[in-house]
Amino acid sequence: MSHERLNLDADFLFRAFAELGVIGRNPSGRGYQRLAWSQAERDAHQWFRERAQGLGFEAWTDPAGNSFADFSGGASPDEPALAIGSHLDSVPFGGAFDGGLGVVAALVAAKAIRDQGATLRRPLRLAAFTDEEGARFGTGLLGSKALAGALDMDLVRQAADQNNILLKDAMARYGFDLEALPSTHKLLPRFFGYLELHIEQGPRLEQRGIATAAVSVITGIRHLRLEFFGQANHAGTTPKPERRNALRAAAEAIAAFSRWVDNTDNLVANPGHITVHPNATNVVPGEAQLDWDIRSPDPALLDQAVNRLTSIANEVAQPFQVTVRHHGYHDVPACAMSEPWMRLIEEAAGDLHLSTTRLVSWAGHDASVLGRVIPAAMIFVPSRAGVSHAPEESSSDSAMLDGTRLLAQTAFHILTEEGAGL
Ligand code: HGY
Ligand code: MN
Ligand code: MN
Repeated sequence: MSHERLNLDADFLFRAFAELGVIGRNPSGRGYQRLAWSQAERDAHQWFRERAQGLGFEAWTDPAGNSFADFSGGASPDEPALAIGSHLDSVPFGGAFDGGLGVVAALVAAKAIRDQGATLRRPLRLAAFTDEEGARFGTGLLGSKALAGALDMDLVRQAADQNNILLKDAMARYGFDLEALPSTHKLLPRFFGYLELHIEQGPRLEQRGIATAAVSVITGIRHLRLEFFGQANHAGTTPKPERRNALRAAAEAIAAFSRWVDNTDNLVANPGHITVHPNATNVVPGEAQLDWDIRSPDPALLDQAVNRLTSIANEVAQPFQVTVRHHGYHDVPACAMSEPWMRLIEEAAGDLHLSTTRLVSWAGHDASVLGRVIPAAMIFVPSRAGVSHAPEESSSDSAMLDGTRLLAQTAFHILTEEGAGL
């Protein structure tokens, strides 16, 4: 069934994207430093709420620092709302599109729905989630987990950044109480579902020449820290057989486990962070901390990978008389997106004459937490050269427009049609 095409304000899209693109940009111009609970991230939330208010929507913030803006469009404001949006924090030296595109597109889509003038069956809610990346405190998906009631408060209470600033203190600086995070979950009944536009952050759509995708499953993600304990000693005088080099053991673990992952389908792993103590060239390292990001849409394979990594680490450390400890600090299960909503996306893509496919998302997203408690779906558009989490991250103007149009049209179906998406 074909549906009326909404009028999208393209000028508003690119102007708003450029405005957001100034917030948190590194002075060097190389990427963004919009880390969770930094002034830049809070400025970006403020910008978002002001832009939404400028459209006549009612902006508000929840106890987790998530920003929302409501438009009832003739629906009862007490009805659970459809939320559309993304996140505003970045990884260090990240790009402008990861999160930013989804938030700006939501503003533009909401404006198109408002301008169309139809009476909505339920309110529309714009959403910008806090700390999706976890890049500063290791507390990824913090805002959406708070809303979904999925927080591990013991982990959250211990969370600190690399300068030993506690998450608790960073939040308090902006008037937010860490202990109030669980109360965010009380708001969940006000949400009917969640729809997010995001760049693919990989090369598949661009390589296949496909304009859009409906995400089928969002991968499971585990973050695991390996701690290697050897003995600091003199880099010159210590006889080779007696060197209990913690970094050497960590390096052997990286090589051995990476070879296993290279030969295992449907799984990826990244040794993205290492610290060494005392971290001096002429000292045999006594300690090393090695953090892994392990992903698969298959829960059993994720378990197998974690077990394989820890046994490899112990095996390779043994010849250096190095001992190993490990602990997990981030565990987001894989989440299937709503089948009816995927079909709505595909139907709307058909109406808009946009090519589309279904893709597994190897990136994590707020939708993977929310999709466990309310219907959720995601739309992907191509990433240029598949690059993301880097200053070079980008997409094309036409992809930005296609994605925003598809987001608007899909949201409009859900907001105006009896039974759409149920
Ligand atoms: O890590 C991720 O996949 C996401 O970009 N936070
Ligand atoms: Mn993202
Ligand atoms: Mn990201």
